[in-house]
Amino acid sequence: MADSQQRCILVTGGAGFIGSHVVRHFVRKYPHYRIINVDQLTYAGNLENLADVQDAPNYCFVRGDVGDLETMRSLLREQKVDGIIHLAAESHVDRSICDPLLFARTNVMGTLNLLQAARECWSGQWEGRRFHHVSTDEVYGALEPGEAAFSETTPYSPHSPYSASKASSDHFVRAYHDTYGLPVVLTNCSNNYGPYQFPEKLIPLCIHNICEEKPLPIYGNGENVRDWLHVQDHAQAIDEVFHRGRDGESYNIGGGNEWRNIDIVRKLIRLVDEELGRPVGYSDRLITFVADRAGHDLRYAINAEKLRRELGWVPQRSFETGLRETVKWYMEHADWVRNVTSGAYERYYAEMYGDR
Ligand code: NAD
Ligand code: TDX
Repeated sequence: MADSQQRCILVTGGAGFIGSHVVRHFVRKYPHYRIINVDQLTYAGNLENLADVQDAPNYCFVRGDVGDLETMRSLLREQKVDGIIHLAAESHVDRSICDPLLFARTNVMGTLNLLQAARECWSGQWEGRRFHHVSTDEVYGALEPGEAAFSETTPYSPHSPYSASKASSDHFVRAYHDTYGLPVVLTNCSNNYGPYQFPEKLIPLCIHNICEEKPLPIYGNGENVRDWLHVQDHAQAIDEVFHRGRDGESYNIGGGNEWRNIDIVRKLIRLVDEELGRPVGYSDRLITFVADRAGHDLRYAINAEKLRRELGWVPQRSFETGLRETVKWYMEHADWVRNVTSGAYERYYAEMYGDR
């Protein structure tokens, strides 16, 4: 799919963590595209994340709910959308354990609404159209230590309401391709880190708490393993797959960068203490082992060989540099953290960690 022609791309969830990097990447790199960001602005969506592109002539924001089929239909029709990059979702596993129905509504029904709107609006005229569904490695379930990393043919085996909702949405995307011929691509990515991640997720939560000298809640024994990728490497991979991925295919995206949670937290302590000129090991005392997450997946690891082989994508940022830059970013953006963690988030935090 040529990237030189004019296009109108609808990015859903563009005010969230990964979505804001995707929007910025496309707005800047493709000035001849119109980029429409549709986002409901839940607790996780924040227009401050896009302050640097909000006035760009090829960008516009629409507040809307992917759960509302009529709104999605009219957006696609009125704006003559020819590409969709679908990121809008409830994304936090712990929240999914508290409110699984919300995850089914947004992640399953929201995706289905968009698929249906695209099917109706494009009505068989598939040429030059594409629906890119952004999914997660969590759909594959959990690995034992030493087991081969997830590939695109690993059977789905989700454990949390979050991963079950994402798996279900992936199945609907494939069903629309196989049944109606809708031109789709899917990407399943590992854990992202970087600027603008909501501080309920492990890395920003720990950076914030180390700065504030608050306890660092580590679920279980801290031996769970995640495969970390810088969010801008993810945005670049989405660009490659959106433009050049094969129709109907899935591509795994990952950093080949596995870390135990406890080791990540120790790394963050070292980086933050260093930045603040504290003595070595000053914040070690903040490490606090708390009750494990229910159904906590032991290990995720991604085999991204298909993406490398077919599209030449490899991550550009080393973890050492990426994590150091991320720590600095959070420390220099204390206002952003304060703004997004006020009000509703504070209540959530008290509920989640109050008696843990
Ligand atoms: P996020 O929670 O930071 O952002 C989600 C965005 O979706 C927010 O802006 C929110 O306002 C919006 N949203 C939620 N419900 C909506 C609705 N009903 N209608 C419209 N907008 C709505 O999430 P994220 O971490 O940026 O993840 C984005 C996508 O990438 C998700 O689909 C997630 O499953 C997937 N993903 C995330 C990771 C990760 O490590 N964060 C890894 C792999 C895949
Ligand atoms: O306080 C915490 N303590 C802790 O030990 C938190 C918030 C997390 N953890 C653990 C749980 C996980 O093993 O750290 C690991 C990472 O947790 P999260 O940051 O919540 O991410 P995870 O559950 O792995 O899911 C993330 O990656 C895949 C994203 O939130 C998903 O949206 C994405 O699909």
